[in-house]
Amino acid sequence: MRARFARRKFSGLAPLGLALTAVLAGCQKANPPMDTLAPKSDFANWIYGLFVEVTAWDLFILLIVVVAFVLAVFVFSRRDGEAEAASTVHTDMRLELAWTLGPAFILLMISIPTIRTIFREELPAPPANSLKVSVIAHQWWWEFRYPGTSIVTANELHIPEHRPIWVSLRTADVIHSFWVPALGGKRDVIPGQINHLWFIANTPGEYYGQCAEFCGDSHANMRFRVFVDTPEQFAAWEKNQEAGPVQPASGTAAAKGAAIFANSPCTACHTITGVSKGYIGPNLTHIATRTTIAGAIMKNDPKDLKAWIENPDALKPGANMPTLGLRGPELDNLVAYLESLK
Ligand code: HEC
Ligand SMILES: [Cu+2]
Repeated sequence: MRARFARRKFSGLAPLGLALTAVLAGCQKANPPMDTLAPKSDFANWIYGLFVEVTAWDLFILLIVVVAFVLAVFVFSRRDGEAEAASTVHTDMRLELAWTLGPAFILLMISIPTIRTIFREELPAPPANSLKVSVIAHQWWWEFRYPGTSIVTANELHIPEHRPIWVSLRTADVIHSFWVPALGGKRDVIPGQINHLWFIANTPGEYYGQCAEFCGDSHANMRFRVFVDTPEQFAAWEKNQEAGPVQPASGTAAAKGAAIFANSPCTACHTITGVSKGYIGPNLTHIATRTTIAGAIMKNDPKDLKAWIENPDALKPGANMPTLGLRGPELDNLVAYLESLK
């Protein structure tokens, strides 16, 4: 009886061991693309600092609990044959004060840095010299605009390093949540409301983002990328995006594709500057400058692009783009055109 009890107690540690193994396994992978523990912006740094601070208090609490537990079991427990003592607990003023004020003190030490971080991030107006970016969440892709310019792009946000980025968040339909773990905390995108987020990215690179609020069938396929550029790279990118679309040389497959596009139902939903105006789907004026398509779930190459146009719903359940029955050379030319739109 006694042995079985002991064994059961031991197996109770198994979940703890599993959890620890999982955490350690997660730490081993160098630079995973969505890592909050490798902050790459000031906002992400604040959150990381808060995490470390709160964890330190947690460990302190753990230490107190373990010490109290050991004392209770080995020092203050009733021995065999010992008579039950009158309760000391409810008569010892110091003990009562300690366990009332102790937790209150620890809660205070956790809430002060938390509230400080919240206020640091909640600015009433954009910081000086900030780049304004307007994000519009759609089921199931992200639209990015740069107020004051003609730039409209999708799923891949370009920003310069070392400059405050003031992000305004709107939604075209339901609630979504904007989250780039390496660059900062989540912010919900709520119908009828504009939310803000700001940060200063400090390391050029490519960072992964993900919608973090369940928003329907393809919620998990609503991903995006943030490219933190050097100021020179960003200026070049901005200049190219503001220019009109590339005109394919006549006689090429791309030129044939351009004619197919201009006369297709694609124009009802997709804008290509000077060619079509549609707002249901991503702007395609410079689609060939993007590395991914369809909420960053597929590569932007002829193979994936073809598969996407052939049957969007098969690749992204619920996608708001219909299958239009294009195939053969027609589809090849259309894809050649899209891939020419640098
Ligand atoms: C009814 C509106 C509609 C029509 C018509 C339509 N699309 Fe789309 N398209 C969308 C939507 C919405 C998306 C975004 C889907 C997603 O990622 O969830 C999309 C995505 C795309 C993308 C990926 C863009 C990116 O950057 O992620 C391409 C390329 C594309 N469409 C091309 C076409 C072509 C070519 C046609 C015509 C054969 C077409 N679409 C017809 C609505 C439409
Ligand atoms: Cu979403």
